[in-house]
Amino acid sequence: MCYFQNDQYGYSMQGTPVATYNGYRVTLNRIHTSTLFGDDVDTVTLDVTFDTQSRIHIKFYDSSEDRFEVPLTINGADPSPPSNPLYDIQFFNDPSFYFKVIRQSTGAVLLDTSLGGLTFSNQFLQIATRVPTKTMYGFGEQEHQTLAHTFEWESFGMYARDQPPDPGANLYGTHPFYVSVEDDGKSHGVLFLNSNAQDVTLTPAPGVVYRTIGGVLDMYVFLGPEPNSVIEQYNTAIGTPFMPPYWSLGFQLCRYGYGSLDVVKATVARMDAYDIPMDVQYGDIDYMDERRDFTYDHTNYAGLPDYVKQLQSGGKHYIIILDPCITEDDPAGTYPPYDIGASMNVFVTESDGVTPASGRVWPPGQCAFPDYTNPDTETWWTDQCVDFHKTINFDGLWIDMNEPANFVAGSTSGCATNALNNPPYKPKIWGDILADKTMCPDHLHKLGNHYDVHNLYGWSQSNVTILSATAATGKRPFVVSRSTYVGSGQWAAHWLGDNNSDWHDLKMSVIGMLEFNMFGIPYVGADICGFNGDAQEELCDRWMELGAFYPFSRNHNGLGYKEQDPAAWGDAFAARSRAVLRTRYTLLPYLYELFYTAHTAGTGIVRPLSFEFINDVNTITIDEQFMWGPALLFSPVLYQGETSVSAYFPDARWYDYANGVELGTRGNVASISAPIGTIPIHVRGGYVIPTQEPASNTELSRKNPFGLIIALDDSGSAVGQMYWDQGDTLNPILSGQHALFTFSAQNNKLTTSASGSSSIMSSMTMGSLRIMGVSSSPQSVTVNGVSKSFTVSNSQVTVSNINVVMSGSFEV
Ligand code: MIG
Repeated sequence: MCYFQNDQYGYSMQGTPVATYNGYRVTLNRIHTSTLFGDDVDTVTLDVTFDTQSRIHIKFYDSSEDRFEVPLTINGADPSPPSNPLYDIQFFNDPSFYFKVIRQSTGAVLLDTSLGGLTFSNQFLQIATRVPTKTMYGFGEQEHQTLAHTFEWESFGMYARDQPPDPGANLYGTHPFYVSVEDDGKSHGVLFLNSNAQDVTLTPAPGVVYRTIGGVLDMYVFLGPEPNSVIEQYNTAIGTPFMPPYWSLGFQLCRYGYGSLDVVKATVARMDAYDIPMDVQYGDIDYMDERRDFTYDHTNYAGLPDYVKQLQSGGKHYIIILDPCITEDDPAGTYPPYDIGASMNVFVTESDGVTPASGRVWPPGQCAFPDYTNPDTETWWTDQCVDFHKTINFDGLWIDMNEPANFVAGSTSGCATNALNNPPYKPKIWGDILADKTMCPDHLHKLGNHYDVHNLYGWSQSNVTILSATAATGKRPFVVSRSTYVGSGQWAAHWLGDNNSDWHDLKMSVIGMLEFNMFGIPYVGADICGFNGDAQEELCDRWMELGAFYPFSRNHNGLGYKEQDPAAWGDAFAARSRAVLRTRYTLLPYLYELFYTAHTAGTGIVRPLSFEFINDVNTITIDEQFMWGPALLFSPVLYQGETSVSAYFPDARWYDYANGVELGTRGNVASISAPIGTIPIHVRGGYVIPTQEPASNTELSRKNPFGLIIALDDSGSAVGQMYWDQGDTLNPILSGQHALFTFSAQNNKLTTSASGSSSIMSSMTMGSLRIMGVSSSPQSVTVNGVSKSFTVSNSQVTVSNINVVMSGSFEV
């Protein structure tokens, strides 16, 4: 009863695989007569497509009936068959059907479905595969306790849920994607493209048992072979991350329940008084009138429209929250969003296809859920956003509760009893029924049953909302979404949800951030200082240090908890947060460059050490340190009471960011002193990092001189790039309104090549250089042929007041 016997269960190949233009087609006949859950499909077609040299597509579907398929465009298949694929696929009928995907160069078997149990029934589809090693990262959204999985039968449920992080729970988003490292350090990734409720179990074989309750079995394998190229191939396929406006890389402040505009003003005022860098203030649901979207509270938030403009004139930005469920309650006839939406039929309906399904969320009365898969909804939602923008001049949109969350199970009248609402197999997800905390599976969207599209709710809302935000602001949009799916990163950022103000969740945030960088959503962070609970001072201090280096750096607090913004704790705390955020702002040009690379090439921004030091097996399980790109290593303090970090340094030259001192430890653990207020940051030899003088916000810092950190490797070389544009313009890359620089240092000389808009380049000034790891003191330093004064200490040469415009060549 514990396993499927291969001679009695599964499918058998009909004849031999038929070669197609760029792959194979296999027809499979069911051999099992017994059934697990009924309604088995008798004949299944398997299409194998050689998409690119490094990507193979494997799809099982019902030969005779159409089933739901995820409407995500998978980009970049070659028009003709790849001439030199990295993979081979082999088919077996021994005794039932299975296949193997093999890496040509090494013979490593990446997938081997002889583990058995191939099942394709109407509401239960399973495929089980051996995998080459137990080194695997990914699947989401869960709060994984370790970055590398253990293969001790852990199961991950995937069904978008309004669920604070809890080990074992299915959280807000769905990401059925993993990265696996083979024995010789080569990596591959696998996507199961399916949007139904699903789970995966990792077994000691080592194996992966994947189960879903609808759709088709659709897999893409990305063969890397470097982990960074696996992520690039995956993100290119699903849609690379959006290019954020520069201001959104600044520090952001939020809380649920400021309660009044006066409290918001006082909070921002004390941030300003301490000169703590800050770019964004948020309005959570308490800015609204009775928590109705597209309104504001004229009593407690009287004057909000003017205050937003005042923030903006001081170089700050304002983001508002919007919840999807639109209240039907309109006692005074002053709330048109529902009426207009109803007249346009934009709401998800009950199974009759007519009656808007009603839920209960924050606003009074019953509410209806917009169906963002309906093109009319885009028109309606955009109209509401554009209209409301005339009242509150917001810069970005924060879309919450879009799993979608519902305070009643299914609807205000429950759910009918039927096969969709009560499937025979419930994946390992929380709640007794699928409708728990959300809609009924038999509710109807334009695209299909809620059963099939539930996991696409936040995804489709993000897709629409980025268009609405663009229409409203006319500038480069910013949208942050709680629920995400494969491909959401092209439209939206993400935060890790309602974490706790405790040390455990501080540590878990590093893992969550690393995972979302694999999922194509590099713009991610956790609520700094935690959402639920009163933050303690030491925790919040450490969290500000770590959170200063989340791509999404936002301090956010829950309703009724003690104030935790960095200006709330007094002078010493404020000074420490100010310092660490000034380091963030100094490094923003490098972060922006990494976003440019993510957007154009699909590369992850925040990376585990194992992605950069492929052949160092010591790095495989490291999940308390992380890198920005290839060049910066962060080793935060994650434990109460500690004032040093035991950190691992792979074999490279490492320089202390603070003073340029070379560490000396290579391929070993070092104890790094980290008193409160400090986060160890090390620069990796071999890289050039663009920087800029910090300021109180990015509008000001963007006017400051740039700098370069040139960290030399063993051969005295370093390379790097820089991308720059006007910060919030639309389509800066296509329009050419940007500048690109590449830097290369060797033999005591740095050269630069530049391309792009000359007016942008001529607005940029190089101010300073830090050259780390020089072997002896130079006799002179020249910049573009002109001698400059410099200082040397700790093998670091510092050159200040350079004041050279960055148009044309830059040579040191
Ligand atoms: O049920 O808008 O995750 O960030 O502050 C709580 C109020 C609803 C959940 C979000 C949180 C936000 C809160 N929201």
